[in-house]
Amino acid sequence: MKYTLVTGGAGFIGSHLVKRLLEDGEKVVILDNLSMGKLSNIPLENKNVIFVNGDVSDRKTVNELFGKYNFDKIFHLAAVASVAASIKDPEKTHQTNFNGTIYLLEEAKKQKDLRRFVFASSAAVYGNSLELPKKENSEISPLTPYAIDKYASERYVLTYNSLYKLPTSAVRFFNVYGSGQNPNSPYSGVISILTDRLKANKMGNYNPFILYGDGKQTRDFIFVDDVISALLLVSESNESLGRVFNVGTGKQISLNEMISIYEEISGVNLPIINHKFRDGDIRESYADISLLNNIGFKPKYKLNEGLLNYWNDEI
Ligand code: NAD
Ligand code: UD2
Repeated sequence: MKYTLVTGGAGFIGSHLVKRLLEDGEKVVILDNLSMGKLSNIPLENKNVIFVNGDVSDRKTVNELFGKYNFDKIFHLAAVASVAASIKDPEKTHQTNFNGTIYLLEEAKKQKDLRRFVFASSAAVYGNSLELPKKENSEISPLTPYAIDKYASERYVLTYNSLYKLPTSAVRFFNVYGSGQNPNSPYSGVISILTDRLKANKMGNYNPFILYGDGKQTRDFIFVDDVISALLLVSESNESLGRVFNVGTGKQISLNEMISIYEEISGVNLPIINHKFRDGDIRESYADISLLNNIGFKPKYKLNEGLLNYWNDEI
């Protein structure tokens, strides 16, 4: 029997992917150590889901997994996804974010009939490089252990294609938002924090949002459903073999504009406290998505539509 492996499948993006794969009738194996993910994110009652509580940086766990199941596709999303956590503990981050990738690649290499291995990288690899929009061949300037491991893993993943003919691809996510994203750290995605604050204020609890800087900084926010479509497209396309793709909308919006759209959707006038810019905060960021467009991707959700979906899921 053939399975699709989703590492990190109990997390924010991974759990959305699992749900879409199940809707498509696939049998899914999830490998997640629940360090950030939650069992409640997974439809465990579905007979096509197998959940393995295990660590991708444990060689034995990965060996046993491949000994037990035969994979058609692998989506490797498990990672210490917080840049702040990677700065605090580079060694632990490296074990998961880098070693975990190599272990999976080595096992995947032994499996002759794998159709695709897709790796989740990040726009963090561009660091403070100034070119806008960011193209896949723009300057790479990883500034944190997180970004260094993402870039190194990405290169390994693609090099396994050129050296060993393993069918691999990689994607660089920009700012992903949607239901299930944990708002509980100051380094959580800004839209998950905003959702949390808007909900509190909607219920009459004063809970201000801290805005770092003047709010004129821009980002390319992409709704999680579009991210899943991009992942599936990359995993199916022949043209994506051995290549890396930006995953964004190709549009930038300032924080101020995004906040006012979200205030309108939620009907809440958000109390805002202004702080100075965060150290290292990037001023402007958005993706050039021509490569992804060329294999057939078009984002479905405008920001106001994605925010409306997110808001309706949350309240
Ligand atoms: P998340 O933290 O919700 O999901 C990551 C999952 O990996 C969690 O369920 C966690 O428990 C699991 N995990 C962590 N270490 C593990 C280990 N050693 N073994 C097994 N499982 C482990 O984060 P997310 O936002 O869903 O991110 C998914 C992927 O996308 C990550 O690789 C992240 O780096 C990447 N990414 C996310 C964004 C974003 O905007 N959310 C942007 C760029 C890249
Ligand atoms: C994203 C990634 C980060 C790294 C980086 C690389 C997320 C969650 N973070 O950081 O992992 O890849 O890109 O470029 O995807 N902000 C506030 N108030 C808050 C929280 C945030 O004003 O409470 C601001 C923040 O200062 C920034 C913007 O909102 O200007 C977006 O912040 P973010 O943490 O969502 O994402 P970003 O792009 O800084």
